[in-house]
Amino acid sequence: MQTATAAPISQTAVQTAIAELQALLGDRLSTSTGVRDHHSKDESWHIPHRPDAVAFPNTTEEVSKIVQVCARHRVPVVAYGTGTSLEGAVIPEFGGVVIDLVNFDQVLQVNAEDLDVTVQARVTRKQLNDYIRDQGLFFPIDPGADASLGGMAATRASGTNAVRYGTMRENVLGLTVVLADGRIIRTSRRARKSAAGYDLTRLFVGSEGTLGIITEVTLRLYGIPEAMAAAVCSFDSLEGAINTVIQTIQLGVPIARIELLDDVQMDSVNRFSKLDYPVKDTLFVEFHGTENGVKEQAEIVQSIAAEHGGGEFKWATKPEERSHLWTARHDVTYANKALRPGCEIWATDVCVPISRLAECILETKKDLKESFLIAPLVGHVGDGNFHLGFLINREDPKELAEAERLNERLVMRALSMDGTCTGEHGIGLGKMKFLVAEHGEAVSVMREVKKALDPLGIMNPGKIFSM
Ligand code: LAC
Ligand code: ZN
Repeated sequence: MQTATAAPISQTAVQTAIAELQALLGDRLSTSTGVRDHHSKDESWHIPHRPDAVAFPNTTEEVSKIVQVCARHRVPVVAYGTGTSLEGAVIPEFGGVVIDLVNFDQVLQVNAEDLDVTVQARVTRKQLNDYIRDQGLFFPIDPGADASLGGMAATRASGTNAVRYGTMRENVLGLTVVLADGRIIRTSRRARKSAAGYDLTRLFVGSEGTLGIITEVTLRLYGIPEAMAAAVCSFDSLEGAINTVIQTIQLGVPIARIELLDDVQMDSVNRFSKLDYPVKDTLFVEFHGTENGVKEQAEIVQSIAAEHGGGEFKWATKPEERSHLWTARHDVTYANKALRPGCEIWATDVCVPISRLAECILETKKDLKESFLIAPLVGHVGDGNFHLGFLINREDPKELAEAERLNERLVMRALSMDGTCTGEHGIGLGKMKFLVAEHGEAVSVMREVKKALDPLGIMNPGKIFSM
């Protein structure tokens, strides 16, 4: 566990801040145990910690006022969307005030002709897609959970479509952010390109609430492709599946999705989502384009797969079948939880250059074979990104120590291949100890940015790095 060191927060200051916030928000400021408990955790294994109060603002200006009160009393502020982060990003480690953005649920402006949209931060990815589908548009970034778009921007999330459409890094055009002193800024206009000054959009994307609170997000949209086809292909060996991916990417096939699920993960998905695919190392793939384009891409990938011990492609062509397939894929964390009732999921997340992917996964599987822990493997392998989901009882020190050992070996392996300790889940609490190993001296620059924008250290303290 990380034991962050920061100046202790004065309880008198917290109580004074709460009284001021109550005057500002009335019953939209809660100190009830139930509400605080709900905001003490995310979907990770990390130990919950209760905030002192939870605020439910209605506007960006109200967020600014809340932050100003907290700044005056040096009380921590943590933004909260859907609570679906996987590395403890929203856990208020030092208490303070959680700002729940639940009322920021409006799609503000769809610019269909420009293929962009501005939403309030708590609009979720599915909510946005339901809203724009009729206009023939979609937003591709899809982490497992139906996360909020503000939270996805804050953690630089991605998902299964990133291999074709990029991550939040490529798809956020601009943000409205409340800074630690209450200033409200807009990081960019809607032009697709800009060379005007520092790129603050990218600074805030992935800053995990440590530099400011995102209240509005402008995103790129895409036209729904004319044709889409998804398929499942089982392999005789894990190596064969991975090499199929590597060759597909190296050939430049514009595949929309290419996901690897190992045999353990397939068993878990079959049980949870009532599917009956073979319990083998498997690829889920999807092609987007014109009818002809999809056909051509599919033929290329089928022939690559056949050369690597892949079986028949089982096509999911009807919209319900495709949707069932991808929902099953998105639900892996819930499926893994159901494998061992009462367990927590320690979901790791490394990403390596594609040429090193086979080596990285095969060495990792060797570690797993020698361990007593169960950890299904799933990944956005077209990006070189994969996860293990350790099924652990977090009260058992032996299990925790083993997950920590395996996780550390995995991260160090990825770093030795010029990869990263997190492709998409973020640093949060769980990856803090690897940040210097990954970035070296660059972390000191990050600290300087943090000090410049949040000199009092009130924004989501104890995350990403200690001060
Ligand atoms: C997923 C989460 C674990 O890929 O990132 O389902
Ligand atoms: Zn993922």
